[in-house]
Amino acid sequence: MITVVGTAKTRTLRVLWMLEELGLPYDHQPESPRSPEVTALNPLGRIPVLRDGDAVLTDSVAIMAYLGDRSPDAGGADCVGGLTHPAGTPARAHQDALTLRLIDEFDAVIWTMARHTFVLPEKLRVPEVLPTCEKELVRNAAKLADRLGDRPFLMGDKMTIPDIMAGHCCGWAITAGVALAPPSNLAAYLKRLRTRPAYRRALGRPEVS
Ligand SMILES: N[C@@H](CCC(=O)N[C@@H](CS)C(=O)NCC(=O)O)C(=O)O
Repeated sequence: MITVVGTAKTRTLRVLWMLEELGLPYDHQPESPRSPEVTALNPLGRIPVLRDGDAVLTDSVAIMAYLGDRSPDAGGADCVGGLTHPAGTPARAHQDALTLRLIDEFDAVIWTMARHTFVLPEKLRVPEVLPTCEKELVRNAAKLADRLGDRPFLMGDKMTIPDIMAGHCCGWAITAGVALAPPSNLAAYLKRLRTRPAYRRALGRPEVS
């Protein structure tokens, strides 16, 4: 049985959403970062963590790729099987390039903003970086809108892991108060992603009690 460890308010949401898209059964343990339960599994104290039998896996992107490779036929009719093109194909390299681009251009920038807003001790925060980060996100959202064009998903007609990354990161930025100003095609795409039943189910997971 698969167990996802981590509260859905964090990057754990990506893994929950992926599992819901794939339709795989799983348990959810909504732990906070650095809780004793998390640190026992991941010495870094970070979530998400995924347990699959004896395997203990970390990092949302590594976990999503694992799940996709593990269940290549899973997912709905509008998804690539396993939301993941097969390893060793040019399509997979394009998909991975997009995933890494979303980490560079969104995850890392939003994380920098979070660190300089509430994560770092106050004396180490440099609030002057915040407007620059916000400008970068707006510029990167415009570039992502160009990449999307009028296609339903970033890789074309079918959903893949980069769409989960885009939906999660852009939602995270907007929730954090960034005026992302997404061009209309990107705004419509984000709305489509965030109204998917699998996304709503993942978001509705119980929280840390
Ligand atoms: N690249 C990792 C980042 C994991 C991460 O930093 N998770 C945050 C929650 S979203 C966390 O657990 N932070 C606690 C810490 O860094 O001490 C991933 O995508 O899973």
